[in-house]
Amino acid sequence: MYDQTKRTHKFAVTQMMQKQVELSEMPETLRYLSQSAERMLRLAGLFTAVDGVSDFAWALEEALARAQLPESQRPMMAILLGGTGVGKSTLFNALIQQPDASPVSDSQRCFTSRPYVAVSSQWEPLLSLPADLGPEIVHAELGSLALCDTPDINGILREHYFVTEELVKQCDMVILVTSPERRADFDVIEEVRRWASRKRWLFILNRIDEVKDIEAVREDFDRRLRELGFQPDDRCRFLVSAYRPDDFDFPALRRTLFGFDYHRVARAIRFDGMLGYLQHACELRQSASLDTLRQKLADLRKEFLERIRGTYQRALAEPGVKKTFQRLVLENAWQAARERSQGFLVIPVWLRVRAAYLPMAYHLAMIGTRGLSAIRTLRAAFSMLRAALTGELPLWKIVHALGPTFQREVKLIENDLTRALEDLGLPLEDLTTGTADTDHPTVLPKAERAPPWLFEILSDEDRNELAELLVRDIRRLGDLAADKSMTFLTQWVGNLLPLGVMVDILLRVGAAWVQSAWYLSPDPIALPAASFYLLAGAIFAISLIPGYAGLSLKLGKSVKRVIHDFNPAVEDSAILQPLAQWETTLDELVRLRNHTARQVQGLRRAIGKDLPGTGLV
Ligand SMILES: Nc1nc2c(ncn2[C@@H]2O[C@H](COP(=O)(O)OP(=O)(O)OP(=O)(O)O)[C@@H](O)[C@H]2O)c(=O)[nH]1
Ligand SMILES: [Mg+2]
Repeated sequence: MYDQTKRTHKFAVTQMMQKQVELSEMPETLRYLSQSAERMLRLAGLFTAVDGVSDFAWALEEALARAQLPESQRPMMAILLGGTGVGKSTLFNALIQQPDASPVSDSQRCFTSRPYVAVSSQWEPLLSLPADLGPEIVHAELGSLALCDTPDINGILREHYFVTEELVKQCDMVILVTSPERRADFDVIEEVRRWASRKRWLFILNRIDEVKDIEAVREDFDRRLRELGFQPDDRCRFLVSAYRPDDFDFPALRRTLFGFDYHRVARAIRFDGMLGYLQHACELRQSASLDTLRQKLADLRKEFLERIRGTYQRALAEPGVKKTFQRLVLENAWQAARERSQGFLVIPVWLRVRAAYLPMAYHLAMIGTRGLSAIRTLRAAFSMLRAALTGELPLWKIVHALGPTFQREVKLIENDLTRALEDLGLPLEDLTTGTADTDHPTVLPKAERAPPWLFEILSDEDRNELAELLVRDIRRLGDLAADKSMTFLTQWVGNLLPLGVMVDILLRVGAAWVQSAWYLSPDPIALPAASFYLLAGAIFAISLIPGYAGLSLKLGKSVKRVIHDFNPAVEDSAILQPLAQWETTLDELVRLRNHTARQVQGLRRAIGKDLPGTGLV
């Protein structure tokens, strides 16, 4: 159900990204994106103990809250944002053509201390600004746009900053106002950076009448905006003088700001605003902690892989173990060679494989047992019988051979990993409760047919993850060795001689048959005696030996070589399971974040074409 709705919503998103934005598709798209955000929030919830992730979660919550806000009729609000003394109030008055609407001072700075909102009397009742901001209403015919002059954000009066911050939260579009002298103000730039992805923007460089080289200033201003991630052009960046409303870019600014039918695009602007909050949450800067954590987990994986690998290699280097391991690999190489051999070569190889199983199975069965006992011997015999009949060696027994030191070290590694994860803020319990979809099959049913008690006594099975790992390695190495040995040449040597002998025997037998026919010759010869067949069989058997011997030599060499280069395949070791699970969860979160970020960016680009101002690229 979730999947299906998800698919239709997803369809709406791509549709919107590709063609003109259809207002009717917005709710659907929004639902889809909200679901993504909710899923991210749930996943992020597992990582809240990790430094910085709560910022990400908080930003997501903010975006979700925006998306869930009921749609209401209210005027579009644009605010003038900037440092003190850049001429916001003068510009505000000039824009609405009411010289005294917002008081201006030549000498006193941080002069404006409350919002001045220019709005038409028709839209004023729908303006929903918090009363504690003490907004001063100025009537002006701006259609469904409300323009707001704000207190400065970089003066000594902190309360000015908080009032303006609240206004930024409330508004749909921010008009950054700065002046040639103040255009590099660090705190203002930082504030813009903070809100960049969440809002739509216009950029104004006021007091341009004081500048001689306008082009140089424009270039420098553009460069700064580009550094912030915008793409400034004549549609969003204006060089003006509040004193000269007919000069410079002032007329163009008026056209851009007031030439819009805000009522028509209101829904698109709000939609873009919500997307902006989601984009903000998904920004790399906002959720860098996730990427850092990912790197840390990757480092941890590398470190523990090394340790596990080292432990294995040490255990396998023990003389007894090493020999058993080698024998097992060789046995598997023969087995693999049998699958790969053709023609007459199959015969000796098959015989060799089955014959060798008996002592091998016995050897394995006796690993880890000291002294003789009736049950053990019975077990060993059973094990041999089974191996010979089924062609399956009890490879898992080799884990016993690795000895208690090995098992202790593995336990230690497991504990250390748990602690390392906890240090990163990733305790084991959270993961198991957090991801519901990990229902392991519990106990594998043991072999049926035989009565359970008999099986119990005889089988002595205690397969575990480590054994599985080793068995996989043994198989892999055997395959590798067989691949190296089973060349074209080996196949030919193994087949050519027996073929020759066989052809010779058949020809002789054929000729004898023909000559023994009474109707063909008046004097028929006798058929070969039994000793002839015996001899023929013996010669044929001998003719198989060179091929077999050659293969045997080659396999022996290859096995030594592959074991020498052996690197235990511990990548998917069960010991690393908790780490792997965290990695999977984190990967999903990061992937979802990147995917959502891409979608939102695409959507905003598509929507933004028809809206005033610009967004982050
Ligand atoms: N030369 C020149 N001076 C200007 C221009 N606009 C504003 N000013 C002057 O800049 C000073 C500050 O103007 P305000 O409009 O009060 O500046 P503000 O940004 O509102 O300042 P705060 O209210 O303190 O935040 C005043 O002396 C204005 O006369 C302009 O376009 N050119
Ligand atoms: Mg002012």
